[in-house]
Amino acid sequence: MTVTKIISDHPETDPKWWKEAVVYQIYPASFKDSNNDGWGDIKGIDSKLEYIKELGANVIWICPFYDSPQEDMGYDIADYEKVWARYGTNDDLFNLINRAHGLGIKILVDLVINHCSSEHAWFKEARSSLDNPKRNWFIWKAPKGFDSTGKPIPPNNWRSFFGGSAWQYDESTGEFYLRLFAKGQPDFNWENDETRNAIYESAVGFWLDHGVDGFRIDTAGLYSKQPGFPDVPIINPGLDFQNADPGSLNGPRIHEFHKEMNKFMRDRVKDGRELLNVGEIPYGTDDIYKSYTSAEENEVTQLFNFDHVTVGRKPGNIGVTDFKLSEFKDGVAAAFQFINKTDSWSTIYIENHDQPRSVTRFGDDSPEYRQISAKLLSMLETSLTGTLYVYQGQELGMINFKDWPIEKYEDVEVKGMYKMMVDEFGADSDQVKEYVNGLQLISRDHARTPFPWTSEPPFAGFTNAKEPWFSLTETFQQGINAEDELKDPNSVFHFWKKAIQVRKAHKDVLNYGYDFTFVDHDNEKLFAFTKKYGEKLLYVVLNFSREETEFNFLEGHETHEYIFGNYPEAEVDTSSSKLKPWEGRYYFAN
Ligand code: ISL
Repeated sequence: MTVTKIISDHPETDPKWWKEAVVYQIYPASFKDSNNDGWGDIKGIDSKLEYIKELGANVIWICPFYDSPQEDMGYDIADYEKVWARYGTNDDLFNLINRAHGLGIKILVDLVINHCSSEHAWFKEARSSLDNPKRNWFIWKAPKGFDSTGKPIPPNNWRSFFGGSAWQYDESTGEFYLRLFAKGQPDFNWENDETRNAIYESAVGFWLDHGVDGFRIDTAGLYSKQPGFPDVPIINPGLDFQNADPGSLNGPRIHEFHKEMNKFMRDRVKDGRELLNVGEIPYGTDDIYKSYTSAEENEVTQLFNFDHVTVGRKPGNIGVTDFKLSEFKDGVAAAFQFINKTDSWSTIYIENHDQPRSVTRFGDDSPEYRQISAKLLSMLETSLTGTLYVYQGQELGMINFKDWPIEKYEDVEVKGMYKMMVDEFGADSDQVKEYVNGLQLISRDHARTPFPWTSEPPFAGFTNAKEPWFSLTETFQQGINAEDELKDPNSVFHFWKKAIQVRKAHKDVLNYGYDFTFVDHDNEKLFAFTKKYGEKLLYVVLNFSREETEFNFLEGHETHEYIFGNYPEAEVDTSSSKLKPWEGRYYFAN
């Protein structure tokens, strides 16, 4: 189906390839190992392009594959223009781009430019002396003073996302550098024109010249810091350092920087292709989200906010709380409500490499309900307005690993935050117990385990190495693997494939629908809403519980035409308003 019209008072319905894309996100370390060294690689990705195409995705976003010491799994880049040797060569990547394009699959690469690695040549130069010409490519500050033991005191109270101070002391020059993430991830000084231009040339221009179709822009809201680096408010009393967002997120020059970078991109592309640029811009108001994504402003085409994935988390990400379905609904809607009647656009996602498995977090990962709740989440995702993202393994209904001891986790965030909590509160404290329990639900590691291609032990067809870089989620032997899923016509994989087809077949109202309205918003079992496109009215009812749940057919409509659901059609009485456990249905109300 082609959508050619723009609904006059809904500029967001202006059709674009990047609005209709289905993006499959790949975590290269864990996707497929082609040379049996225990790490996934570019050739591994190449060998699975047909699998991705079969699912119905037409874009892949590959997480960082660049040269890196891997302190933060490649989000610490030592050379923007070089593939990390374990992942292969630049030629492997150029071949992948070509072959993907041949199959009709576009490529997004990760653009990590709030910071680089401390192993990047630019930072090595900068740290070599106080008067090195590249010194102010990064952010250096003198200690605030020295404590009674002679230890330098950081310039302010900003906390790193990975625990502890966001300032790293550099012994040899006697100053701190800012690093909002790991100690090997120094923040660039975006105030410096020369630095910005060098970043654009190396991290952006190089890959545009090699034909990529856009960028996933990491931490895209963090480049412009508050002048003077003031202390931030205390939201976690008891911790020495505090969430640095007020000093670093959506800062005064951020829009100027994005406009400049976007212009660089448009000037650089010579064949007229339009790019998909998706910014990671987590916490904001509707006005903030609009300001980044308005077509007229030429910054990013869409963004990932975190409103739904942070539901049920404590501020500062130090534990979990109970949450209500209605809070989750509000979070989900916040991803796209702001684009209604504007020239903005947004994204639909529920998993990525920083999130746990959605079936565990928002569905039901018991053997009885795993598949049906995974299908329900798929129906939620494929019915919403925005560009759709599916994270590797989501299409198999993968779930979190269970009961791993803290030593088995790999993530630099877990290690840093755990150390911080132990240092502040003591290893046996309630705070630390709560943090560790929370990890079972929200750790980033759940999404990062090697991909289960088969049920075969020990490593599920991911690798034949002696040891993979990270442990597998054990459930690959319980049917959660690609081979078993592909064989079973009722699998989560085949459901996702169907749901994507349904999304395409009714692309007007599913992909571009507007005027999203909750029905029975405060119902804590039912997630129900309507959406429109022209004369069409879509009614979606999703039972987010194990109990049979009722919904009401919409008043003032003669018929409700059943379109799609997650139970076999023979088992569904489409005229009944009772939903089975985790059942979902789409109707057109006529
Ligand atoms: O993942 C988070 C919480 O668990 C976030 O705070 C995350 O660190 C933040 O969204 C930024 O994420 C991005 O940049 C990081 C990198 O570690 C993440 O993997 C990446 O998605 C630093 O580059």
